[in-house]
Amino acid sequence: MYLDQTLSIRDANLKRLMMAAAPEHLKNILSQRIVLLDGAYGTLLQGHNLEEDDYRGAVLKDHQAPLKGNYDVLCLSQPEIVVDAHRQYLEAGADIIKTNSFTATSIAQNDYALSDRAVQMNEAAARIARSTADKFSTTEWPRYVAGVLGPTNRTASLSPDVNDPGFRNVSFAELANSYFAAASALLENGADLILLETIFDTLNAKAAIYALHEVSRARGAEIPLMISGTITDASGRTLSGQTCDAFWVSVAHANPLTIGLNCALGADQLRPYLDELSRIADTYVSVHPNAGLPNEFGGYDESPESMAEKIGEFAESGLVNIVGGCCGTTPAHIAALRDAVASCAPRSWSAATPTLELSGLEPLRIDDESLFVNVGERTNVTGSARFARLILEEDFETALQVARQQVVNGAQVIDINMDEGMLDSEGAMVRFLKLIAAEPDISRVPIMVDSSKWEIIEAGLRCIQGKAIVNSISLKEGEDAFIEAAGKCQAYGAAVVVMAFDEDGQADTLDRKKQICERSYRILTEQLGFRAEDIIFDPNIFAIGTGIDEHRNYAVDFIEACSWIRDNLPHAKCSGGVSNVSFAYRGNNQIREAINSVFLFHAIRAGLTMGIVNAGQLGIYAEIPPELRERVEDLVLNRRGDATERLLDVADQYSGKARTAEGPDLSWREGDVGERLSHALVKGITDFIIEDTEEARLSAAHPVEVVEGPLMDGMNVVGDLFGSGKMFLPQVVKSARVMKQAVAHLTPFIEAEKGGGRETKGKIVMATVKGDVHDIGKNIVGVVLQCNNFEVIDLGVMVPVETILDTAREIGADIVGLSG
Ligand code: THG
Repeated sequence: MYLDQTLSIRDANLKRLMMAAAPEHLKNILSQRIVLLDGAYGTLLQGHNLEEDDYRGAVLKDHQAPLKGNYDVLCLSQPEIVVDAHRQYLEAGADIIKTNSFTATSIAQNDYALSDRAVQMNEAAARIARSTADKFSTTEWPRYVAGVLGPTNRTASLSPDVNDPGFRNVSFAELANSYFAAASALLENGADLILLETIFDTLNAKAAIYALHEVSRARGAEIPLMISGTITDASGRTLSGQTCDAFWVSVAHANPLTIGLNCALGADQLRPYLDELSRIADTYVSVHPNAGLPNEFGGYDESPESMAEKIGEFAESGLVNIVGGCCGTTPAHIAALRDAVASCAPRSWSAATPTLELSGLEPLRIDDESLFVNVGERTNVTGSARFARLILEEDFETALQVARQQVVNGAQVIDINMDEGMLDSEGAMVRFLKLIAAEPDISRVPIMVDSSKWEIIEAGLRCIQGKAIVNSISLKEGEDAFIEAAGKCQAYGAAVVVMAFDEDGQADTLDRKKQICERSYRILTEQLGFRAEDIIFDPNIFAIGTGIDEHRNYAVDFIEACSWIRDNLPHAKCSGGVSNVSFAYRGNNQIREAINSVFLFHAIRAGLTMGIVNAGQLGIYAEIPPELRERVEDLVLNRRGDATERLLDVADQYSGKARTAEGPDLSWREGDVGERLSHALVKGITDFIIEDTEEARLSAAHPVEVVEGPLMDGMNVVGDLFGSGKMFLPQVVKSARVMKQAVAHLTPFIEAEKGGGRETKGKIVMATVKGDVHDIGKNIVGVVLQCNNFEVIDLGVMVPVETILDTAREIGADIVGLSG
């Protein structure tokens, strides 16, 4: 017994050693040649023409739900078929094989009532792949197992409910838990690395990365990670609306072994995006496209030769380090790819200059050459009485306008703060961020989550698919709490504002500012390996002109702290709450604006990278009347003892003339009603939709003509723009919401006109099929059909085929219409 134990301990140690060596070895190979990933499993498994009983096998003979089509369950019920598929790819020359576990998360397996078997499926998937790879593996040619984590069938940053853009059918925590279990099972059973693939919603991927961070901590080892996104339409964006570049910025904190693209489009259409990734990523790049676009039967037609020619060109152009196949590819494709890339050198890249990279739907890069970055301050319940009232009254629609207005007025980031005693601050933060995610013209920019409570910041980070800024962390509660919070920021992939605040309080002298910032910098970079370019110091902007002598040098101290940080803490950035500096002049907006502008002018020259400002109300230094400017400058730069009094002397002259933030551009309201409806649909503006729809109804002979005429015309424009890649999905969803409101207004009139007496033209059963939750198109079709006097029975989403057929028979349907 002792011998057994010793042996198994020795085995375990050996295994651990080998596993620790695998990533290093793989990196070594990657530096020498292009590495080959395998192809699709669905294609091979489908070839066996398996029936329900085959999917069940002996293990799941009595399972309550149908399992046909659940490929991953075959790891449990028909392991020899999966082994055979791996074998074929290894024979074709694959260096890395993927585990057959794409849908083996508790979330995705819920469709088959198999959530509680997900871990077992991953265990089996990894063991099968490991033992098959080991049969082929030699010292000269090692074969690797990539444990596959799929995207699941839910999206954390999109609402499946057109009526409630703040709704989600999955949370960050659920995703992270599900991924944690799956990844642990894969790694414990022989996976050398993890492949997180077919990412259509970056927030799902961030939950997986967060989970892997935890797995890595539990195992005490780094996990080599391949990250592969998917571009789903002509806009060149992910399903959740990010550009390829923003996607990379949002996941780069995982320090992945590779970043790449797979699925959706064929090699042809992927090329420009691969080219972009290859240009920006400072890690290995992978690609595994489908065998072309699916044909009308859902099959894939691209031949091994044709695909190999295209991928060969990628390799010759130096774009790739790992190539393989996704849907529709076969061992023949993989063998052809092997030959096509055999003589090509792998892609190489040069080290990037450290840059603060942030993202919303689009990227924002801030380096030494960048101009000052505006962070919008208005979405702050403590900084705006109006915003506080909107949130307290739960008027989120208008609160969103405040955010949108900041972006329109030039904010490149928006600061969001819900710290208010009367409020469920965490709830308000989460609700507002989810609503923002549904507004592409707002969520285009990165978000700064502002709170003095870590729980609120963390709840916020769990709703943001881009790379956000945490505002803020500090040494206020000691080093342990600081390190803990900073570590979390790394796991969530956020940059941080670090306040010059320590156990003794806020730094109010230049010396204390320097000392605290330097100490924070050392802890972050040396103990945590925090990227210096992701650190943004805030050396505290306090109010000047208060009449208190100790405050007189506050602005100067801040400005000097900025230049000291720039010169002494490499790559770190500086920020501050600019409007704070003029607090003493509350009530006189023009004086405040002048103080803010003068202060900014000097602080930017000293190295202030970004500032929280009222984006619509930034004065221009050169436009301040000279007399006023001189007096303000005396105050800001602390040039004379009587600066406060001298500014007060002229204050009255300049009161009440501050610029007001510009309102939204309403010139489109001048068009005729059709043009207005079309504009509202394309831009997703609901503000005037009821009054415009009503105007159109009054001038139409029948209300249904409004739907069939101007509204459908507008939706056709949306369709054309989407088809040609000029709109992306979250924008189309907004259009659908506008359409829905217009139709809801018209429906009672249409019903009244029908008078109930007329016979329907027919009965139609509609549904989004099981496995899919998308229903925008279906809902619009349903409305149009109802308007045309059809009786529509809408069964909703995720509807099993039996329910559809039973309902159709029961009611004697004339037509069945499905979305999927
Ligand atoms: N550093 C960091 N974060 C911060 C601050 C900072 N976040 C909050 C704040 N300071 C920056 N934001 C604001 C927002 C508004 C105002 C000042 C700073 C402001 N508001 C007017 C007032 O209170 O008089 C407007 C009032 C109203 O419209 O109701 O001045 O320093 N890291």
